Amino acid sequence: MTERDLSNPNIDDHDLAVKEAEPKLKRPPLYQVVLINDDYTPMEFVVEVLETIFGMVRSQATRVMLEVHTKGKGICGTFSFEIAETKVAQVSSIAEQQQHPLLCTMEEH
Ligand code: TYC
Repeated sequence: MTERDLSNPNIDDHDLAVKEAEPKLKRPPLYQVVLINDDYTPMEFVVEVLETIFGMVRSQATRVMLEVHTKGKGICGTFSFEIAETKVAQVSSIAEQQQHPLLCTMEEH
């Protein structure tokens, strides 16, 4: 007998307790995509970015843009690593194309 029958009270285990291994699954980390304020990017462009890349309606997009404008930075959304990385790349690419200095980063949350 190689495996012991833990349910059988007639088998003497010499008082050894056997504990099941804990499941080793961890939740994947989440990342906040953050917009940084600057003095040159037009407010309208930032609102359009929030609508097109982050799926916000105009009222939401305007609120987030004004939060960035007044507080220096603001959260566009929380995503898995790959999605956050893609959003940052999309914002940076469109800002560069239109020659705006808009900065977008990601932070582990
Ligand atoms: N501060 C900019 C302006 O007054 C607007 C702006 C908002 C720029 C948010 C960047 O992430 C930003 N035109």
